[in-house]
Amino acid sequence: MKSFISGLPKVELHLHLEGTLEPELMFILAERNNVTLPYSSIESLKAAYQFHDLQAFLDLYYQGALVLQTEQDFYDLTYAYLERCKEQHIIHTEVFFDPQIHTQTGTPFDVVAEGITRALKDGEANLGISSGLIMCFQRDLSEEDAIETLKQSIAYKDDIVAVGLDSSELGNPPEKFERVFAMARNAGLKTVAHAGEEGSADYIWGAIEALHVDRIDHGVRCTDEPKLVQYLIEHQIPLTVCPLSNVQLNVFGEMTQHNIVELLKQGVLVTINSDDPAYFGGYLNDNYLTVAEAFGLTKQEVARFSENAIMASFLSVERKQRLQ
Ligand code: ES4
Ligand code: ZN
Repeated sequence: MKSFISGLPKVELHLHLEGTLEPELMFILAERNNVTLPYSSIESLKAAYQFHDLQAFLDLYYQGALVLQTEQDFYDLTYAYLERCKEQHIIHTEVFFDPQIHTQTGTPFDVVAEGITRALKDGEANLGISSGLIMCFQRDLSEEDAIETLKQSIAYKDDIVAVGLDSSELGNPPEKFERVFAMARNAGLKTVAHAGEEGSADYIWGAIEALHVDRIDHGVRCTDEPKLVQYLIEHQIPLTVCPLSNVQLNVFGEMTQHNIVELLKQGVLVTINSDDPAYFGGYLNDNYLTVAEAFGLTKQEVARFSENAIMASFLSVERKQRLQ
């Protein structure tokens, strides 16, 4: 099964670039930029990666992202992830970035966007990995901040395929961003949103009805409401599920309790993704393998996840057909 998964051509749809910052690179960038980290060694940093919930993770994730400051830092981060993609046999990836983490602490939007887009172009030319870039709004910040961020992104309209919504879910429902998502859709962008990770099924309904999203990120709490599961099946709205992340953040106690296989068997368009692999202890192949082993899946069932990801991607209809 391990070699079958490694060799399977895969598509990743839920990956935060800032969540690929490995401890080793974090220390290199901290030194390069004269940032003092509150950890004396890579080992003590890794030892801090024990999260009770989403917020505990986000606190460390935002702190880690502060070492990213120059265009070259964003390039190095992104290109290192694409090299991992090559190793993992990921042929196409749609990646999130969180511009507000950086603009809020004084790094200009253009520095972030230039470094990332340059690496994505080099990754396609040198490694043969195609990609899409998704700009996330931080849901714990204001609608006004999101609108300002959308305006800054207009210069990169050709490089950004979609907008998304991430960060602290509880208390920040999708409806808060109804207007900025409408603006993004009117500008020709696709839309996705994190919903139903820690938040209830209502957040998933909100993402569908108020934000008109093309995909739901996580969405695992949908099983609380059978009507919602039926709706997801009928409309084939994709869920980008992140199994190792869900166990690390206590969304599920252990992998055998995860509902991803139940959803697959019911006909929901579920996909497997790695979320923040540097923090959650595994890249895409590890996510596939952990699910396959926990549920004793057949190769055919495992392959369904990668077929679903092709279908759920923002690739052109022609490219999807060629891949299937
Ligand atoms: C995130 Cl809400 C959420 N989940 C996982 N990783 C994240 N990075 C930023 N927001
Ligand atoms: Zn995520």
